[in-house]
Amino acid sequence: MREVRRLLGAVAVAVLLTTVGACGSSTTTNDVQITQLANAKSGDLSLTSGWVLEPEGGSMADMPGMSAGETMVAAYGIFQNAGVKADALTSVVAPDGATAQLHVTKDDATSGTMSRVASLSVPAGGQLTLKPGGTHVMLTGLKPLPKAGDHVTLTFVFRSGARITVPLPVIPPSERPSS
Ligand SMILES: [Cu+2]
Repeated sequence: MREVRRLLGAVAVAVLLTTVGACGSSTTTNDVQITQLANAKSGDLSLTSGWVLEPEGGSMADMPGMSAGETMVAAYGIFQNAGVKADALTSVVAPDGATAQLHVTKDDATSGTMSRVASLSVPAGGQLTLKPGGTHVMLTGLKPLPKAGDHVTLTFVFRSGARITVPLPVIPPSERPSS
C-alpha cells in the first residue's frame, strides 16, 4: 500500500510539474520527498514523466549492434512538441562508456521483439510516447548498473538541433508508472 501511495504521489507531482511547464517556466526540482519523474524543456519540445526502469538482472537476447549477454536498461517518457513544425528524436547521448539506441517493439504481444530505428517522429502539436512494451531508449554498458533511487542523465537530440539533457530517476519494477 505504501508503494502504491508513493507512486500516486509521483504521478501527482509529475502532473503538477507538467501544468507549470505548460505556462512556460522551467521546472527541474530534485529531491522532493518522493521519487518524481523527470521533466525538462527546450524550446517547443518538452519531456514529461521521464524515467528509467531498474534492471531486474539477467540479460536479454542478443541484438544487432550490441554485445551478447549484456544487461539492457530502458528509458521512457513522453515528448511533446508545442511547435508548428514536426521534429524527430534522432539520437540519445548516454553517460560515458554507455550506448543508447532508439528501439521500437513489434506489435506482437507474444514475442515483444525489438528493433532499432534511426529516428522517432514528434509531430507538430503532438507527442512521442516511450513506454514499456513499446518504443523506448535502450541503454547498454551502464556501469555500475543503475539501482532504484539513482538517476541516469541522458541528452535527447532532435533533428531540429534541439537538445534536452535531464537526469532520469531509476524506478523499480514494483513502482513503475502505468503510462
Ligand atoms: Cu530495446
